[in-house]
Amino acid sequence: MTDRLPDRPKASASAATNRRKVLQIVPAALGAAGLMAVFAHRADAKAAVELQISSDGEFLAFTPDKLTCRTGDYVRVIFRHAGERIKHQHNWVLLKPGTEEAFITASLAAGESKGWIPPGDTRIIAATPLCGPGMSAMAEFMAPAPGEYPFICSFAGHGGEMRGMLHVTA
Ligand SMILES: [Cu+2]
Repeated sequence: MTDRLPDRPKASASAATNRRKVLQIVPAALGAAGLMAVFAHRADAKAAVELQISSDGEFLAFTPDKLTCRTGDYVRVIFRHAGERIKHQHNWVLLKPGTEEAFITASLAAGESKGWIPPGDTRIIAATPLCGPGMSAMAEFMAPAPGEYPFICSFAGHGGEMRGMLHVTA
């Protein structure tokens, strides 16, 4: 007497893709078209690079305040608000060279309701959302042409001090 067990179905779940979860990006800053362009070119990236940066405790500063990557790298910046007592939010906004002063003025004009980010501002290369104390957010972008790219926090009153430079090498 042989009771035949039914054939086990082959594990079809094995083919399931293991997608990385994108935590937070800012489509508002890049614009939907810009964001799609970033992802469309992802396969062409030289290398995937993850850069960690945080606010400097209770101070209006980034640590580190210098970051480095290579042109064409697919860069993921993970920014953490490391403050505990400071109530203000922070963000991390990467800008085209030489545009930081004008951008800060524009971000103040945009105001709190826009998250201190002028909508559709073409000076922005990448930006995280605003973070409260203890929170983290990320931004992803393709590293632009070699050069020095300023980054700032655009929260009202922070941009003058809270800034640094991304050094993009060839
Ligand atoms: Cu800030």
